[in-house]
Formats: sequence, C-alpha cells, structure tokens
Amino acid sequence: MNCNAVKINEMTEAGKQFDTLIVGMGKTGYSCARYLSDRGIAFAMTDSRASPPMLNEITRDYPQIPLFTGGFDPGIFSSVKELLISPGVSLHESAIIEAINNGASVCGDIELFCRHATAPVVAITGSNGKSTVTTLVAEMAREAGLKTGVGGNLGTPALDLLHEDGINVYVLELSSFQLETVSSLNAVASVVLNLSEDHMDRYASMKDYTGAKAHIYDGDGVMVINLDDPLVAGLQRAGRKIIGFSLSEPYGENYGVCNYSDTRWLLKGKTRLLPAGEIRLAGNHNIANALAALALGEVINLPMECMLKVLRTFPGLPHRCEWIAETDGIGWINDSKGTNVGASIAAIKGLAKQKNIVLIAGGDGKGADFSRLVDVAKEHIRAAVLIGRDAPVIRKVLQDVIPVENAGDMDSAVNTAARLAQSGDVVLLSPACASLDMFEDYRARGGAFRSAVQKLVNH
Ligand code: UMA
Ligand code: ADP
Repeated sequence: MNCNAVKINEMTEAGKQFDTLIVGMGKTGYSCARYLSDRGIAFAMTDSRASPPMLNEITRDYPQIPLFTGGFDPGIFSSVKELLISPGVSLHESAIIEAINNGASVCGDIELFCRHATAPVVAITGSNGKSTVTTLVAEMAREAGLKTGVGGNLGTPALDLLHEDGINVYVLELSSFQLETVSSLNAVASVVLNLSEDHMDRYASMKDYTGAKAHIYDGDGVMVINLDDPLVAGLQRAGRKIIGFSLSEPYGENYGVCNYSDTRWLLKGKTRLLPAGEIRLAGNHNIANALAALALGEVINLPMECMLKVLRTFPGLPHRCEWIAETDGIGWINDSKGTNVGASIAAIKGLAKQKNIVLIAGGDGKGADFSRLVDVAKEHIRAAVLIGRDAPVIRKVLQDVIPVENAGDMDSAVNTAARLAQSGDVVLLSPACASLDMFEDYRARGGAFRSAVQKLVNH
C-alpha cells in the first residue's frame, strides 16, 4: 500500500492532538466521525484512496479534523492509541499491524454501536441472504408495531441508528468484515444463514472466514442455526438455546418444510404455518430465508400472524432475482446482488426449468474458485456471456461445458444474450462477482442491466 499519504487540510492547533484515528472515509468513517465529534473526542481520519467517497461531507462538517488521503502513512498510525477501522480495510495492512504492535487498540463501528445500544439486537450474517432476511425481520417487527432500527451492512451505518429515540428493536445485517472487530455483541437472536466461499481475497481460508462470521453468536442469546449447512451446524455452542431451520421435515420445535397431499408447507414442529407457494419471494433459497426470519422473529415474540403476513406480501429487494421484462418469450432477471458463486448457484437453481438459462456473469471474482459452477452449468445453463476483469478465469472453467461469449460492457452483454436466448429461456444477470472493476456498486451494475434491457424492449 502506498504510504505517502497527503495531508489535505491545514490543521489547527487543537487538531494536531489526536489519539484516535478513523481508518476509511466512506459511509462508516463518516458515521464514526459524527459519533466522536458528538462526544468531544479528538480524532484524525485517513483513507488509502486519493478521493474517498465522503470527503466532501467530512471536510464540510469537520473542517478542523486532520485528514490524510492517498495512502496509509505509518508515521500517522504509529502515534495513535485507538484505530476505528472501516469494514473495507483489512486488519492485515502493514500500517495497522505496526500500530497494534505499538499498543494501539482496534475497533469498528459495530463495536461502538454495541456499547451504546439499549434496545435488543437481532443480528444476521451469512454468505448469502443477509439483506433479504434482515429486511424480512425488520418488516415483521414493524408489522407487529415495534419501532425498528434496521441497518449495518444493509446500508445505514449502525451508529446512525442510535440517533433515533424510542427504538424497540434493532435488526442488523453484519458482514464478516464488521464482525472481525466486534467484542461486545450480545444479540438476543443471531444467525449465520449459510457459509460458502466469499471474500477469498481478504481471508486466508474458509476457516478464517468462518471464524469471523462465528462472532455473531458471541454472548448468551438464542442461536438460530441452519441445520442443512454442516459448517453452520458446527458452530452450535453448548449451553445455549438453539432454534434450528431446515428445508426438510423439522424435529422438535424447529422450523422446516413438509409435503401434505401435494402441497409444500412451512412448519414449526408439527404445526403447519403457511403453504410455501404463498410466499411471494421465489426460489428454494427464499424458503430457507423465510424460515430463518420466522425463527428470529419468534425470539423477539413477534406474533405469528404478523410474520406470515409479511411473507405473503414482501416483494423482495431490488437487484435480487428481480424480474425486469419479457421480450419474445424471454424473461430478463436482474440478480446483480449475486456477488459470489453460492448466490449465483442458488439463483440459477431457483429460476431454471431444465437448461433454459442464459447467464451474464463476471466482474471482480475476489479470488473465488468458480469450478462449482460447472455442474449447474451442465444442467441449467444454455450459454454464458462474460464481462469484467475475471471473465477469463470463468471462461476457463465453463468453456468446455457450454458456449461462452465475452462482452465489453453491459449493453453488448445484453445484446449478445438476446442473440443466444430462445423463447422460454431466462436471461439472468447473476455475476458471481463483485462489481467494483466496472461499476460504482452492484446497484449501478443492476441499473446498467435494466437500461440495456429497456433499450431492447423499446427497439
Ligand atoms: N477502501 C479503500 N481504502 C480505504 C477504505 C476503503 O480502498 O482506506 C475501499 C474498500 O476496500 C472497499 C471500499 O473502499 O472496497 C469501501 O470500503 P468502506 O469501508 O469505506 O465502506 P463504507 O462506505 O464504510 O461501507 C461499509 C460497507 N462496505 C464494505 O464493507 C466494503 C457497506 O457494505 C455497508 O453498507 C456500510 O459500511 C454501512 O454499514 C457494502 C458491501 O459491499 C454493501 N459489503 C460487503 C458485502 O456485502 O459483500 C461486505
Ligand atoms: P446478501 O445480503 O447476503 O448479499 P441478499 O439477500 O442481498 O444477500 O441476496 C443476494 C443474492 O444471494 C440473491 O439475489 C440470491 O442470488 C442469493 N441468495 C439469497 N438468499 C440465499 C440463500 N439463503 N442461499 C443462497 N443464496 C441466496
């Protein structure tokens, strides 16, 4: 990492003294600045990017604060007592390691939130489904009349939720990055929805990644456990109350699924709750998400009828298996939030009828192993159109199994997919990769897909 950080403001006398350094000037860093400033704590901020996203807001709101951008300068890190690290920054950065060796403590925004939150917290992590389950639980809590603070990795930084009074429950989506720096989390209910490879550019191994996720179960709250996922099931801790969920028939008072005269039902123990077909969200993965949300909602005593109402009506979040249009019998689906291999496999399986998917994939693969796509490609994918930096890596894996074409941008990916698809097919944008090599974020990627499809429709 470049260590020639540029000081971008003139420090005042007061500004020269700081024991706390906020690392990262994105949404999290900005929320941390407000938190420290409200408490009169002196701090400085740094970001390895030359023009971090919240630079304008930070210079406007905190003109006296020393800011260093364009690199992590060890000289700045060496003298601080506390580092407040944003989730996008690895703890393995050399300047951070050195500061820790010099005695600096490290924490993140979620840790600060946990020290101050007075309402119960429901905490949700997993490789996939986090945003969906977090939103379902929050909607269920609101339906039950609770004033609900919802945020974390979902978008609103957790510290910003503390500004609102009278919250009855917080529902937090937490990423593995956020969980790395937490030590005071004690959620009343928490879940690791599933575990499959992600962020392998940041973790040395699956064990390392799982270890970060497992922090969500710290404390003495109820552990909600995906009984179908051996890695998650292995995280159960002795002496804790556990509620399980599974896509099979449940045992005890766990949540599960069972067929009764050709209708698939969601169950709690032996009690039938809802026919699976009445859940508005599509795909088997969303039945698992619904069961997890019910289990978490039970812990905070949400009435069952409120929870079931939400499952019947919640249409899903944008960019998650989102229906866009139909052209000549071809369906166009935006799953831009499918940012790892596990997510894309779930989307493909959830939408395929035999071999009728034309997949648009590619981007920043985050060091993933794409070979898991081979089986699902053989069974369900007619052809793939590849975009982005890691297109060659995915091509290597798929080219012997299905037809593969490359595209330079989203417009040409959509046009190529239109040429390859047949009536009855689904063209699915589910990249199995992060978007940052080509787009500002997954929303911008989904937006580019939507407008390219719209051009096709209007043609
Ligand atoms: N970065 C640098 N240098 C820095 C700081 C960050 O290059 O000095 C890069 C990071 O590597 C990353 C990007 O900048 O690529 C953003 O990092 P950040 O820590 O500044 O991000 P924030 O704007 O604070 O947003 C973070 C979460 N981002 C990440 O974890 C990368 C947001 O999750 C979250 O919504 C927000 O806090 C509020 O809690 C986004 C995300 O992509 C959706 N999360 C990952 C995921 O879901 O897979 C974990
Ligand atoms: P996250 O917040 O963990 O990224 P989202 O709820 O935003 O998860 O869903 C992102 C994508 O992950 C979806 O579009 C779908 O492709 C996939 N997905 C959602 N839920 C699951 C699940 N339970 N198991 C596997 N994949 C899933």
